[in-house]
Amino acid sequence: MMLRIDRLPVELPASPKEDPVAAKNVQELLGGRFGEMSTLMNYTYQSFGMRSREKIRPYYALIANIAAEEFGHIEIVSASINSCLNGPRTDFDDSGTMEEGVWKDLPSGVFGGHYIASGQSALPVDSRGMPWTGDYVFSSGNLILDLLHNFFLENGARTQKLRVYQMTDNPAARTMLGYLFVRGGVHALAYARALETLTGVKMSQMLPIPKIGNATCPEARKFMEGGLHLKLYRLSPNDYREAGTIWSGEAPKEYTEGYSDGAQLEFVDAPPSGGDLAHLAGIASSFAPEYAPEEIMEIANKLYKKAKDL
Ligand code: MN3
Repeated sequence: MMLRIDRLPVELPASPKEDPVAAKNVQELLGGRFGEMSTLMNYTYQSFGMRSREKIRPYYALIANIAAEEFGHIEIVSASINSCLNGPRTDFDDSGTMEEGVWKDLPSGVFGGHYIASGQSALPVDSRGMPWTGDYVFSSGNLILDLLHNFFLENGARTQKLRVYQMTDNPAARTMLGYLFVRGGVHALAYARALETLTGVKMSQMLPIPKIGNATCPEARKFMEGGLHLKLYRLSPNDYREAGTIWSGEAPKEYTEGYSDGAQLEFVDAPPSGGDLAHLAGIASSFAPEYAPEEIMEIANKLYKKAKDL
């Protein structure tokens, strides 16, 4: 079962402007092959199908618990897209009537689906607008192969995030990226350590991939200074404690980048305190939640009264 907390993993700043091009590019990090939909669903299905889970419990707990954190990551990437789509319009004009075409001045390079298929909010698609697909899930049933895949997936995700970082200076997108550079680093190291316990191969010496420290980005440095790279959160009221047997010991030097060298990895017995979700105001031109919602209520009320008179 899943529980849900109505908070973001971390609070995001509001976008200073409506920024549909950034929103489109960030979609790759949600619904692309290396997006958060993929990390969520890979770890979820690997945990659903794990054989002998009662006998290899630390590995099961690690994958299942990280899957739960990934649900929060699809939420925060979506929130950053929503923020980019909901800032004030500064670069284009939307004054005028519907008949005049209030969106005709949208800049080139937007994803039309944000304005046509959704009420100006994130969708589980990539930067081309192609839907996320279950083809992106690798769940072989072989524990070492699945962990190796997950290590690859986390580093592929990091590569794409570093590229999107260079495509935008939007603070909503960059704060999300800074946070996820650090959290993705935790997950890559967690899978590396799991592989090290099973094979003796020092996977963590390969980190980070690409060889650019998190601390290169000021938005990530802030989280490194707070020790976020040392923490794996337990996201269940009572379960998955066994994951702490893998996420323990001294953090490798190549991983800490001079932040908390020699510190111990910490399995935190609670979710992060998180931050508030941004309020998404109604948009009359998107008819979201409706052009004039009070009219629907009035009509429904009249129909209800009429039905009682029959
Ligand atoms: Mn993630």
